[in-house]
Amino acid sequence: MHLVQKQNQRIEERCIELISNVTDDVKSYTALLENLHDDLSNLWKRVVKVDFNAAQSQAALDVLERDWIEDRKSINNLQNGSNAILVQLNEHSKRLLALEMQTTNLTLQRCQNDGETYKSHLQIQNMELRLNQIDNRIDESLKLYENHRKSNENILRSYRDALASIARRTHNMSGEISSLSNTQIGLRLDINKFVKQLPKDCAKETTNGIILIEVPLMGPLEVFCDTTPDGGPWITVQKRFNGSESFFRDWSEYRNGFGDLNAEFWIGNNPLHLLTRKRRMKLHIDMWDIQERYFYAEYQTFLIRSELDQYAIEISNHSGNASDALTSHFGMGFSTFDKDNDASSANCAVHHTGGWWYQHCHRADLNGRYSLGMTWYDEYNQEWLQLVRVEMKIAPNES
Ligand SMILES: [Ca+2]
Repeated sequence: MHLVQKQNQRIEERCIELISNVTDDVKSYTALLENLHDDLSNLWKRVVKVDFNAAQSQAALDVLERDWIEDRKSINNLQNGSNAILVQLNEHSKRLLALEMQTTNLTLQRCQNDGETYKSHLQIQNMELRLNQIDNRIDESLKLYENHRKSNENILRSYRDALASIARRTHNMSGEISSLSNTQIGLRLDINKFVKQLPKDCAKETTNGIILIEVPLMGPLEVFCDTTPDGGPWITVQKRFNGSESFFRDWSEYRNGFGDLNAEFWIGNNPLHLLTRKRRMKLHIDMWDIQERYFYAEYQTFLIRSELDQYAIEISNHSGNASDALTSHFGMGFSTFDKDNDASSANCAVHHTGGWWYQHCHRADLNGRYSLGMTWYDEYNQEWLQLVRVEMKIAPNES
């Protein structure tokens, strides 16, 4: 562009120069014309000169015109070149723009990437933080676990120590138990020896009172011995004299016995069975009625069967000043209000408020209600004895 301008300037300068020359020539022509009159010859000369000069000028103008055209062409060419350059420049500008766009995009992309990277970096940082937190938690958990482990170890140690102590104590105790067991065995042997040495009856007693005897299959049993010299000494099995003890008892009470050996009592159907089952025994009965009359009855055979046989009575060989009121009861099972073994359709134990070897219901009822029901039928005088005092006793019958 600058080159074109310079050329144009030069052309203009030359044009101005030429125009100035022409103006000078015109001035000369005018001077010549003014001097026409003066010198025609000179005029012609001058005209020729002027023509010459004009031709020269025309030639110069032509040259100038040609130069101008050439210059014009050059200018056009230059213009075209400029346009092409402009087009190229535009193209370059476009490409530059495109490049700038690309660069911008790339920059943006990079920024985005940088953003992503930053985000990722942040995420990584967060993850690292969380990892650190997790690490810390794991550390804490490990510490807790370690503490728990130590605590559990201590507990286990204490537990083991306690177990060992218990084991030692158990060992010692088993020794003691063994020793005690031996002692117990020894004691049992001693007791057995002692029981074996016990009397089997009251035979050796000389005064009334309570002693310990051995009952076969049962062991020691306290009994009241009656040493009245009337065939005894006797083991007292029943005693009543004031009604202080109720004889309206159930089966198990009659089986095991009840009352007070120093007062009124029943020795029990089971001891009676065990005392009479293998050894021949006799029964002696002392009786006093409301008129203070004394009666007795004695049986040389007296046996009570087992519970399976309802403690049935076997009795025979009567003697005494009271008639035999019991042999008719032979073979009858014992009856209580809760166990009716009598031969009556009624419940004799309930009816007579007692426990006895009832049949239909009885000829003698020494366990009946005190004292109206405590009776004995005296066949000799054909009267019911209303008793106020009764004692039943047994002793071995060696005869
Ligand atoms: Ca009945």
